[in-house]
Amino acid sequence: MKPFSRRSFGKKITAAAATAASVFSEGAVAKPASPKRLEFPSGFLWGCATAAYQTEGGVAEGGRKPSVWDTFSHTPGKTNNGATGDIADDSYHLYKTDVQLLKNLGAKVYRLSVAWPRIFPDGTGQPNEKGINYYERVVDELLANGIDPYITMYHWDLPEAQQDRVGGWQSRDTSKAFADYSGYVAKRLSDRVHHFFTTNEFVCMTDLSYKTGQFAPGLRLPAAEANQVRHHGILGHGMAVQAIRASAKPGTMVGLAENATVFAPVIEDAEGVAAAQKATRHGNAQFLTAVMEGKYLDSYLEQEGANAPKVEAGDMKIIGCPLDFVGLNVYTPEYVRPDDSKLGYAVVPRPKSFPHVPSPWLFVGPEVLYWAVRNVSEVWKPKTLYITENGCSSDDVLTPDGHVYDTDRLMYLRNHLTHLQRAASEGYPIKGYFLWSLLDNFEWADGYTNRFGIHYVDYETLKRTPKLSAEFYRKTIAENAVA
Ligand code: PNW
Repeated sequence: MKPFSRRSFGKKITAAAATAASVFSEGAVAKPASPKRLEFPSGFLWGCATAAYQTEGGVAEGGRKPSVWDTFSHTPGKTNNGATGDIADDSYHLYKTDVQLLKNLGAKVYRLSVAWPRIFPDGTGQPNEKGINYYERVVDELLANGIDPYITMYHWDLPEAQQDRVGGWQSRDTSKAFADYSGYVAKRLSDRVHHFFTTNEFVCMTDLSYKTGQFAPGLRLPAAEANQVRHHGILGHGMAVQAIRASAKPGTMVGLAENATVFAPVIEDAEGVAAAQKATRHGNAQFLTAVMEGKYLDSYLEQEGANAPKVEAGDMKIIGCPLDFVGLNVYTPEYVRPDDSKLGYAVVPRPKSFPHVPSPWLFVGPEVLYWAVRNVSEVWKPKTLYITENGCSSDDVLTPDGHVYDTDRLMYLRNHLTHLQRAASEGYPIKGYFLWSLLDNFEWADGYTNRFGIHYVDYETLKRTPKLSAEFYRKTIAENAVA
């Protein structure tokens, strides 16, 4: 048995003392040891994340042309209640208000995405000066308020023209077009923006969009073609890294934001941890493993057989070019344990009663944040990690007294941050956390039903109201410790 830590020992005697006190009501009751705050390393970067199509609105302004999400959301039956991003949070006009929300939180960093169809409305060709000017204004407003912008180049709003011309990510022309666009944005903004993420969540921009059809452009391609889309996605990432480095100011940092599947061992012993690491490599073979290792694992190629992607000479080197950091979007854990199969691990099925939030895919297992950091650190040894998204949906209600008492989100955040603090305190290179999301927004196919914000948005008036979770987050940031 492990010796008691001071805290757990303190807790035990307190619990024992409480029982004794209630029985005897007199006598020497040991005082609890003063609780130690769960502190983060100094300089830890606290922030929030959003994405262009989910928040901006202004879809026909400043020379922007439609993206695949405009087309998709305007197609009957594709989103909940026919919701679209036409107005969303209207951040296109209200960005200064949003910056003040960040400032009030004490946020040090903000992750936002640039809308490709504002910059190259036709996907390629002539850049649209008004589009880049908008992001210059947003960036300047952030910097004037002491907030460092971190920019995602692609959060799924592919220019519709690019989809129509070459089939979007079905063609490697789109990988190339994405790199050109990314290089242009980096050239224009890297005097003020020092961190860029290429892509957001490969599985959503490829599988959900081209294989299962839940997301724009809503295609259901057979396996071989869907695997080729995946390949063009990661190739686009690699080409964009190179384009950004070629055109940005020296010192610009480049990475990606990836929702790698996170495997948590059922039992935390050497065998369990080893199983989680094997699962981390194989379970992400089509995306993050290829990016971190510059190759497709044999186990993936074997598994896909004749449907494996067609790879051109030089592709894997581009895909695997070294990154300055890795961003992880972290929501749902998978539990694994060792077994004697060829892969060396087995994923444990989830019982029906496993807790989840209103988003049916978002199961609540707070240790997911610890294992995300630890597995990726130990398997690939990145220099720096960020949590680029973490948060939850809730059935938020604005009460007549003007408050949103989202104690469920608060509980979710407190527990997740406790596990992130564990990772930081063990020395893993986790440097920042971007909460998803700053404010309620267009939740893709779910429309406006599943709210993820720590600020409530009234979609009639566009008024933003801090929820209870915003108060919790402000205190956490102020103390640099779990509040
Ligand atoms: C991420 N799923 O999306 C995105 O990066 C955000 O834009 C989004 O709002 C946030 O998480 C919350 O959903 C996901 O179905 C969307 O498994 C759907 C899934 C996963 C991530």
